[in-house]
Amino acid sequence: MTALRIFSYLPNPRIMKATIAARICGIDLEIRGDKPKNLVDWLWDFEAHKLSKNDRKRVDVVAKPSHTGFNKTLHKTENFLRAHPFGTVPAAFNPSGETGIFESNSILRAVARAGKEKCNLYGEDPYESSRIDSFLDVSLIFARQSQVYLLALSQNKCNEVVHKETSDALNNYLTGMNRALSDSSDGLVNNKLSIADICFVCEICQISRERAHIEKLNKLNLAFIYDRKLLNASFEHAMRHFDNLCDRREFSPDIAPLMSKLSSIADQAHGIDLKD
Ligand SMILES: N[C@@H](CCC(=O)N[C@@H](CS)C(=O)NCC(=O)O)C(=O)O
Repeated sequence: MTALRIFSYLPNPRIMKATIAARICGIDLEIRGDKPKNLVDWLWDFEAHKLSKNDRKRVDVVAKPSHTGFNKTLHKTENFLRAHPFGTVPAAFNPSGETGIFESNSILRAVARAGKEKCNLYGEDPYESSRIDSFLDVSLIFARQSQVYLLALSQNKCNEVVHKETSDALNNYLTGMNRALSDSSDGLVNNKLSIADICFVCEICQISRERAHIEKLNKLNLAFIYDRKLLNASFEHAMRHFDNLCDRREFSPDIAPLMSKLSSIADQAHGIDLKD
């Protein structure tokens, strides 16, 4: 049986947290969604689907401008807003659709809890689980800043201040992660894989999405924040851990297509022939 249904724009590194954990724990997820620009034509609901003419007339459908990320009117059912009071995606639901789980880190926790029998990714005791939570919390603090930066880029509002704040946030995040991994190379918590590592990998993929905006960055004379040469030199343990996990078979089906698409956009903009 499907353990969770998730509605989101796709691909989305926030959802990858859940799909990677589900692959490791052997549980089934149902994913519904579409390209980011197409979600304005969807009904946001447990039974999410493309909007029909009738849906637009339904009295239980709330049509309001997006507050984060979509720049257009979104159509959400009252039931969706009861389950998801902040009205955001990714939006997960329990199998009956009554319980909404929001925030990608909480959706990740839900997958780990549902799949605990096959593989425990969420700590052996309250202390280990809480240390995993600590890494998830610092990841969310960083994620908030990277969201501000990526939205500013996509809305042509990026400037030196946002760029510098995001660069500082990444440096701070990676300083801690690198220190934690310096004597624990197989996992952030007690040297074994947990949802803290899955979240970390997906947040690095997320910030690397700045590469889709290379031309805007060039025009603003701003450098990539996700500059692998610089990051490798300063945060050796963290970046090695990132690469090792990206190569694992449970991670690569989600990560490899996104990362190779982003590299090819950046390479093309630099005039590099990808076949070389
Ligand atoms: N921290 C949240 C971020 C979720 C979020 O902000 N989603 C935005 C899209 S990037 C959204 O759903 N916006 C809906 C709206 O603007 O009404 C997570 O990790 O799930």
